[in-house]
Amino acid sequence: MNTFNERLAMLQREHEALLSRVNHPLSSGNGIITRYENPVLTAAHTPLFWRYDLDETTNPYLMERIGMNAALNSGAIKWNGKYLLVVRVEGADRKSFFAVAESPNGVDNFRFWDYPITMPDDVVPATNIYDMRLTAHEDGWIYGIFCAERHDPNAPEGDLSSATATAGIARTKDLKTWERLPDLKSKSQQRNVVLHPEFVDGKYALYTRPQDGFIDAGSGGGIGWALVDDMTHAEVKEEKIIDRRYYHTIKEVKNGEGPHPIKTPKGWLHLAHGVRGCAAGLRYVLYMYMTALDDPTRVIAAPGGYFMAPEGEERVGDVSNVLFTNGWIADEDGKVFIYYASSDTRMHVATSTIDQLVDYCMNTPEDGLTTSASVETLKKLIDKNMKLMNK
Ligand code: M1P
Repeated sequence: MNTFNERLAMLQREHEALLSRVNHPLSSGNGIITRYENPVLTAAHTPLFWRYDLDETTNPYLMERIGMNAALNSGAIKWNGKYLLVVRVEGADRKSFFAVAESPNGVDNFRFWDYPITMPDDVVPATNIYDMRLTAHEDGWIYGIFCAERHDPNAPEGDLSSATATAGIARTKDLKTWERLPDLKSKSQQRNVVLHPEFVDGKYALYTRPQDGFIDAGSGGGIGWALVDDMTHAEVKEEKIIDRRYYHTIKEVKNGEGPHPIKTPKGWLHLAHGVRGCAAGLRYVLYMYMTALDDPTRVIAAPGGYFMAPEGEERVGDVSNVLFTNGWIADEDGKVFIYYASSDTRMHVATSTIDQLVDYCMNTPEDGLTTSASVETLKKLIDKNMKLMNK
């Protein structure tokens, strides 16, 4: 049996090796994005001093005292030259909390700040909070909007599973100290709410995801849009659906805005998730669309199908067959870091450029919504290439 000190040295060595591992880009791919060899964050990346009592007198066997289960759905922001993720860390107790992890290059060497975020709970307290979207708004604040989950007060007695989803709102200037604002007021339940980075008609603009229940989007229709006078008392008064769901598409069952859109000279570039049902359960994939610069609610490009779907080990985890994103960073040189979680378990990065993503949106055929339409689209490309190949 190792002594306490031997075991501690081994844990520290293994942890440091994991954190400092170089993450190589994978050479194979579709020309749109580059995936990387390793996840950027897992539960095992959380500091040892979060999980172990390092005092030999109170923990002589050096056993884990607080288990971490997953590191997933992370908001992202470039901050003082560093790539920061506000990670949804899920403990072994099923509670999610937010913690900042920082990398010098955006693809590896992510290290958690010493303490998780203390999110004030001076509103109606929530049982669980998760999936923060970060927006450095032109008003000077950095806003974090996240799902605040509570046990449904109207659940029948004995039903310990029914819950409600509301958009929690907080803001900060340093990502350390957060001011909690009242939750978004809305007629329906809401998850995947995102703040647009600019004022629109002098108001704050929110991407919403109205839903009939905690899980079911139901009659919600798709990704919505609402203008709000004041983020300190945010209320959805009118909501219009800007990105609808359709039968037999990758977003038939549900969709939700990812991080806030990136402004490009050709329009707002959006990243979102779409959900369909199948015999294996729900399948979550990522898709993109673009809206007009002068009207962020007008869709100008809607590439058909998914942009990214789970591959290899991404397919398996606590909730298998899921890719989910709520963070990306666009560098000044046009490089884009897409942070996505696989199967509600771990975080990955994929890289691309604004030019490539705009090209993808503008030149990928739309979904014609039927087999015949898909075959005609495919034949057009084959015809074009046949001419090029002189066949
Ligand atoms: O389990 C997959 C995802 O399910 C929810 O997303 P949505 O509201 O679109 O169904 C969220 O709970 C998300 O955190 C989770 O990754």
